[in-house]
Amino acid sequence: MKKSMFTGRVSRRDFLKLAGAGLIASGGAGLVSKLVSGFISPEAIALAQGELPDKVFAGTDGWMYLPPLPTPSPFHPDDLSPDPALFTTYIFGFRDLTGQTEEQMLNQKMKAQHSAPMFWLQEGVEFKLQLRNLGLAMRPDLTDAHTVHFHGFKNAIPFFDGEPSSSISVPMNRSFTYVYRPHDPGTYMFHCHVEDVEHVQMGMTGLVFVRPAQDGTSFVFGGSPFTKFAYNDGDGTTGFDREFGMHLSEMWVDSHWADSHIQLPEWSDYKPDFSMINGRVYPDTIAPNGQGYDVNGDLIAPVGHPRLQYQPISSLITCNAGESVLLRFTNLGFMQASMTLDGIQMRVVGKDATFLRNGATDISYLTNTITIGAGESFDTIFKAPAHSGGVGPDKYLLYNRNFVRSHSVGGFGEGKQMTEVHVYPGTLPAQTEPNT
Ligand SMILES: [Cu+2]
Repeated sequence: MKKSMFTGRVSRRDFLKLAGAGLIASGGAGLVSKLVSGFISPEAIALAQGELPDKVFAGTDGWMYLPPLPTPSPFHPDDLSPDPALFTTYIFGFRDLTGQTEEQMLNQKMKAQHSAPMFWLQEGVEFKLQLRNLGLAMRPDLTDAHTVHFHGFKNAIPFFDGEPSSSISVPMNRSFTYVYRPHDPGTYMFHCHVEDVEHVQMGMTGLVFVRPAQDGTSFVFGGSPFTKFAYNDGDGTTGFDREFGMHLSEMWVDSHWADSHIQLPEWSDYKPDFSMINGRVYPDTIAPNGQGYDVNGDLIAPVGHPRLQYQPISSLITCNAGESVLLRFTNLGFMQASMTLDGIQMRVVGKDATFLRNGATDISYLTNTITIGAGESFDTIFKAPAHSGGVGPDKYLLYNRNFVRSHSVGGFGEGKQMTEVHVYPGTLPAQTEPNT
């Protein structure tokens, strides 16, 4: 209390006391019952403090869909699934609850998504991310906390690092607001760091990136004007027209079955059945994005794909001929992936959120394959080739060269870590958001 008197600021603990007193004074059965249950809306607290977070994420469990395996497995689809035709696999995951009412937020327990919502920050601009732990509906015996850890951030502040053994984590029915002021533009990934082998494999991973301060200025490079850039290049070499996040992850169905059945997976037996892009396998990867939220705050499935309700992020790459396209790759599977873009060269301009130029020394390079280890990121830019003049877009494949890594019954490429690039003759409107 003395400390807050000196600083003139009210600590969170003090505020909770004040808020409790205020609620009792204001009466109202609903408010009092919330107080008795020990829960005060974090938004109410944040609002009163003038510190509404930029984003609110939930940590919880849920279900997602993956196609049938070629060899029948007792673990897939999971026999505890609420509807095996729609959902096959038990997960832990995040959800974006920003702007939702208290009731909508609490409805999202058992409605996790994979991969986690993709989001971005601006270099030098403070960003607050609130994490709410809604608990695990399938596993009331587990009292697991969750955190948000920005993997690859060049910081050394354990308080906001999300690494729970040297700092805090968020227990069930509680929330915590992380505050960032990012200094280094580039592509990162985030994950829950609590029992991270399990929570990462269970689905608590996603892609986050930091836009450079150079964004909004204008440079002409290669004859094209740009206002969006991957890095502070000073000359527009990392300018792009469209950007797409490609978050790689893996699914070992045995371990997910074990988690839903209160069994312990043996992690040294790790052998993933699926490798995914943005939480989906081909051809689901090219299905559209989800359609936002319904009145209960739940996700609305992509058009025509009810099974992808909790896998809302599309990996379909669309562009016009001649445009520059930034692909942001991150890998939070546990295995290396060699991702090939057939027929189009990519320039690797960034690696692990580091611009590949040192002074006058340009170490960017052209390739059609990046080899990305677990926990690594790549920023690559390709120039879309001319359109063939045929009907519809020209199509190119982006895929993991290890084609046996991921498999399912069905036709060409089904179940693979693969997506498509669709090049249009010039008919696509400008991109408004990444992965659209
Ligand atoms: Cu977790």
